[in-house]
Amino acid sequence: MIKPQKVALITGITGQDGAYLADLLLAKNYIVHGIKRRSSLFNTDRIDHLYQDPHDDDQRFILHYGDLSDSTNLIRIIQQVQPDEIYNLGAMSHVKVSFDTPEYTANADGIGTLRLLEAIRILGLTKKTKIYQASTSELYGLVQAVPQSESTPFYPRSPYAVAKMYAYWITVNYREAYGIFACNGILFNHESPLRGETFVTRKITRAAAKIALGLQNKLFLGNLDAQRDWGHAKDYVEAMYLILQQDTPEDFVIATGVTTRVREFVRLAFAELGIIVKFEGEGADEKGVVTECNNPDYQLEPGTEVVAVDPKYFRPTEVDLLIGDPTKSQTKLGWKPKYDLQGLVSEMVAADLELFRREKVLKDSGYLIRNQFE
Ligand code: NDP
Ligand code: GDR
Repeated sequence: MIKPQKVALITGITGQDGAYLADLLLAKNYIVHGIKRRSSLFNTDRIDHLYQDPHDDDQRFILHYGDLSDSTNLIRIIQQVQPDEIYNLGAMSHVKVSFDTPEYTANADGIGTLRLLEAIRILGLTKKTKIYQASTSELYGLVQAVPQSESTPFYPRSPYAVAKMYAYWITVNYREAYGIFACNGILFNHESPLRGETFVTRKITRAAAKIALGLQNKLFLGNLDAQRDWGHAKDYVEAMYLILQQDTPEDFVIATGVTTRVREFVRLAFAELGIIVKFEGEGADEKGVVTECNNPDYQLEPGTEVVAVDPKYFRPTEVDLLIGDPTKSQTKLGWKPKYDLQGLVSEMVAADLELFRREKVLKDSGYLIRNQFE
């Protein structure tokens, strides 16, 4: 007997995780609907490879305009799509930016989740539609205990984390109050070549590639001491899927269990290119200096300063140390990451090197003049 095709709705489909999750669900024969925001420029780069002609009868990848701040729009889309599974990945996801846009962040990241849960209730879909909420290790914030597990207390340290805390608990509450299959995935940082350019890992791999190619002189960073448990987004979207395939709805920590300082990530990224960087000095005066360049393609003299600290990247309140305990997800979901940190760094640096080699050709031929805001 042929199994009926499942229907998924993904908010945040144009983001890093949305793109990987759409790939995964399409490979599992789902019909995938996604919500994208209207923007003045194209914002579908990460999912353009999934484009299908809307006039085809057997279209399995369908986008809808929408926004998590618009309840009526969400209700209409969910009514039309009748999803078996909703993955709520949409969010203003940048912790530092949330200090500049706290009210908007609360609306999209906090109340946005409530709007989806209410839509499920209003439309009488409480028994049909399962929902995954993209919760975060930022909930742990100020360190209470390590490694952080499902039972570690929360102490959010940014408007982003506080908004996500509301979303976490409203998800638990709708599960308990109305019997909705609603789950939180408490995901620790996960990265990839599709990572947004202003998150620290991607900022580092882009800069390392550009500095090697002579397209940038220096990388300015904030807190080099922060420790993060970094995994690969491709592994983490597998966990999202598994969480919604369980017999009972529960919350899960998804992490590698290994933590690394920002400074060490910088060293690994440059080392991938054969450039050895040593850090000297302290606090805002700390610098990363080249001690050796083992790749004859790159012209970097020993002593060249390639990393400096700019206090503008410090956060008013910082999360110093994240290290997750993935025991529950390993035992109950059977989830195990395929990538380690070295594999992640290699893939990200290789992708950015390729990207900027192309840009260099265009730039050297006078076809590209580009400065980017961070
Ligand atoms: P991204 O920032 O790459 O993607 C966020 C997505 O949300 C984008 O598609 C964005 O659209 C969309 N979005 C933003 N605001 C709204 C809104 N008001 N209405 C509808 N959609 C909106 O994030 P990631 O893919 O990295 O993360 C996915 C989710 O997981 C987020 O909720 C994030 O907070 C959470 N998370 C991420 C972790 C990580 O390490 N990556 C770890 C733990 C949780 P547009 O493309 O138009 O900007
Ligand atoms: P984070 O990711 O805040 O953990 O949130 P980010 O990569 O922005 O920062 C990680 C750590 O690096 C430090 N840092 C810098 N960060 C940025 N962005 N830019 C810099 O120049 C810089 N220098 C040092 C930060 O202070 C921080 O300590 C991410 C997001 O994806 C969230 O949506 C998600 O919930 C969490 O991960 C888990």
